[in-house]
Amino acid sequence: MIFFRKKASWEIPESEVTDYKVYQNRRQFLNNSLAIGLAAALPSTSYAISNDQVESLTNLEKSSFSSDEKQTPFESITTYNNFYEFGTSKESPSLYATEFPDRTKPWNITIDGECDKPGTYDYHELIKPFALEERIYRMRCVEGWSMVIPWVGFPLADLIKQAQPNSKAKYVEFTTLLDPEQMPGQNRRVLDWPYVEGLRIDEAMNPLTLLSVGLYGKELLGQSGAPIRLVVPWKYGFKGIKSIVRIRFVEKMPMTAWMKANAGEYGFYSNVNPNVDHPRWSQAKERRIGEFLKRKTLMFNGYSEQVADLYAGMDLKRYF
Ligand SMILES: Nc1nc2c(c(=O)[nH]1)N[C@H]1C(S)=C(S)[C@@H](COP(=O)(O)O)O[C@H]1N2
Ligand SMILES: [Mo]
Repeated sequence: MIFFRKKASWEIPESEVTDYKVYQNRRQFLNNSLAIGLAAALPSTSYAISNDQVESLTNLEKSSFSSDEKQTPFESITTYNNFYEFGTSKESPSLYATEFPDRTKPWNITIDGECDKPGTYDYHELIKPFALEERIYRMRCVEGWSMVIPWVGFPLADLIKQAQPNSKAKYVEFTTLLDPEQMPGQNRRVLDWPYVEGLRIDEAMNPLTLLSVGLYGKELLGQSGAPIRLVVPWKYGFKGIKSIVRIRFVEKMPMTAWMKANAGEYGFYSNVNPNVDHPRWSQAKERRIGEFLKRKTLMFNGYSEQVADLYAGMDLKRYF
């Protein structure tokens, strides 16, 4: 008798197409149930309910970095998610993160490591000084799908300048909340929790790099990484760490959660690159969510003009 270990979705090569169909069927079921009055039979936590809990964000500055491509619908952005702390299927975060984060608990963010102004801050106090912008970015997941998302946020560079990193600060490390009570997916060792990501300091200072606190003019819902998450549009989506509680300046390259899980498949840089295949599938094309035909993936996800200089002289096959 042969036993097969159940694979995590990131281990399954052909996951993208089937994943989206399964997701669409489940959404259809949920919508039908709501329409015919079965809503009471569903978990009290549908995304429509949680959307009313979040505040609108107004007086947003427009950005010249914004894409003018067709924006992915709000419903797709907030129900087709990767947020393994709430389960590995695409709809799990929208079903189980609706009460997240718990509003009775404070959300603190610690800024520490190699900087002159370390500290632990209440989230609302921390973001107060920064002017919020709307940034419409193309986003590309390593699994082969993409979206266009109207983020709301501010440049990470603004926060870094305030923290005053010293000359030893070569990298920035980000950490997601560790709280298995609020994040049931952390009871399974899919990744070595908490989720950790990192950027080189010049990548972190690039004007494209955003700390996002909302999308479509509203605060982030739990599934999108409330209250604050990273957005790095020229890198694969997994660099965009959600629900951040710590930002640390470090001298050495941080060990990320995905490098720990599989360093041969998920490198530190993870720049979108149609010429470097994932070991188990091509990265040459992508499916824009909502579209039928695949489109060609662009170098640096189309942001070469802003970021190619960061990697001048580097072998991008080696530093993938
Ligand atoms: N903490 C945490 N951050 C995370 C993830 C995760 O599982 N946990 N998934 C990543 C992946 S693989 C992607 S593609 C993006 C998805 O962001 P979205 O659901 O807002 O589109 O979040 C990234 N950030
Ligand atoms: Mo992803």
